[in-house]
Amino acid sequence: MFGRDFLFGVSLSGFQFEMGGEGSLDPNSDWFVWVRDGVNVASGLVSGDLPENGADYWNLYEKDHEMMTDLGIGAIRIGVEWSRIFPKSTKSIQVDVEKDGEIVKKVSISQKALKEIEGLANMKAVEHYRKIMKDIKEKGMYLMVNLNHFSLPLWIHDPIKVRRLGVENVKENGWYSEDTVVEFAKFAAFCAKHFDDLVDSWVTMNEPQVVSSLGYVLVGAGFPPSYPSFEAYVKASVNLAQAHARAYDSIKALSSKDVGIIYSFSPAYSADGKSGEHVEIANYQHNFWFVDMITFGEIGNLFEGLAEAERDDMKNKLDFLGVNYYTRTVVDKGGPLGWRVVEGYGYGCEPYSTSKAGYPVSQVGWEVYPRGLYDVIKMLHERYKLDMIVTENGIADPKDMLRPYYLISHVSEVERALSEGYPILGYFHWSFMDNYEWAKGFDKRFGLVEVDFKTKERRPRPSAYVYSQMIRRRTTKGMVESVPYEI
Ligand code: PGI
Repeated sequence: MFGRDFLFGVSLSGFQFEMGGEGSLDPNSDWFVWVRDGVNVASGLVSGDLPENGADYWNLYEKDHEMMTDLGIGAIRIGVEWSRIFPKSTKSIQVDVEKDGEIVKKVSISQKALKEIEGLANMKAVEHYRKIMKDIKEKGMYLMVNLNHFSLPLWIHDPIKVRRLGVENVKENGWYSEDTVVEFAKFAAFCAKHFDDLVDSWVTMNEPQVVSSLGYVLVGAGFPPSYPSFEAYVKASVNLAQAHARAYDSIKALSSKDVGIIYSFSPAYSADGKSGEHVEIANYQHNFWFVDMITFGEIGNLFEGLAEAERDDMKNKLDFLGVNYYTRTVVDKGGPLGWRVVEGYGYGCEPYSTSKAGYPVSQVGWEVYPRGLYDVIKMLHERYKLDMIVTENGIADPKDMLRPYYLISHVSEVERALSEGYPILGYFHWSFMDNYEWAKGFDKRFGLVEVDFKTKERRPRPSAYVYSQMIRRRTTKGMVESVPYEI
């Protein structure tokens, strides 16, 4: 049973949902430039689909919120786009920065500086975001606002320049630079000042490790700047952690609301079901290393040769942990890291197949493995003892064949964890409606609601009604029995 105050919500982001109609264009982000770059399109690194043909949440938000509340959905996560609010650089505004080499220990933003920053903001965009947020509050929903979901303003990150000239040689080099940490702290302070009265909880960023690993290591995924460099990967990861810590401080200076981060977790298992050192290493590198930085204030031993460090200035910087979970990772021994991914499970399956363990697989080749969500909640509680909110969980499934079962079986694992006393405050499904799936474009469909991108029409899929029923019943009992695979 879920209590009355348990949050059943949906998650959205800025770049993937906003554009599509009049006045919704935001051409000032790295992703906007990246997905239309001729080289990227010609090589097939990106789909060639353009975000300005998207769902147009920017104009249609009232109808979307109405559909949500009609279904009984009581909470929403949205993102605000840094590039909309600050299309031009804020670097000229002086703030007090305590720095020690690459370490950004403290950023203090005075009232005077904050006023100056306002002078550079696009207040039209701010007003528009306030309208969206007001509508959410007027409809009685809980509002979580995320300050960064992958995209960066072009004046912070120019991925085409980075690719051409090298990450060290470009000043717009994104999370590679400590300057970005300082600018992000300014942006966070600005947002706290202008939106806090409407916000229920804050999130600094979505999936920092996806930004650094797909940007600099797994460069086939089509994320900017797709510039292979292990050094850049580590530097960007640490800068993202520092940026979280400094943004946390910025918000806390002006707000009493909870501030968290959203991180994508994928628990590791060995194919033979036994635990072992390779499973522990995989879990550490994948799930714990980053979060340890902003909770324990420890830059740990990610791999041989990386300097470890104590960072008191990054300690205890989470009021809650946003947990994104899609599927697991199965590993065996070997490879340079001591573990390697076994294909046929987790993220490594053939689309629309059956995994080696007999579970169904989605449109993007991800195994349906609900137990992983329970295991991740347990694992995270044991290590961090933090309140948790499931901030993303969902499946690419245009025909909605699997989504009803995916939804029921995953929420039932949350219900099980809750009944055992784990502190989980909410479940936010990814996503409310179809949207722009980054390098893969519009074809991959994660919505409870189908979107016709030509007419912008919204049609609820059966799972939207399944979710609605589940929310009204406040339990998965009576529904979970119909799931046709083992949980
Ligand atoms: O792929 C579905 C969603 C995205 O649309 C969200 O923007 C993003 O936050 N998703 C899945 C994940 N993260 C998100 C899981 C981790 C992942 C990220 C990128 C896996 C593959 C590529």
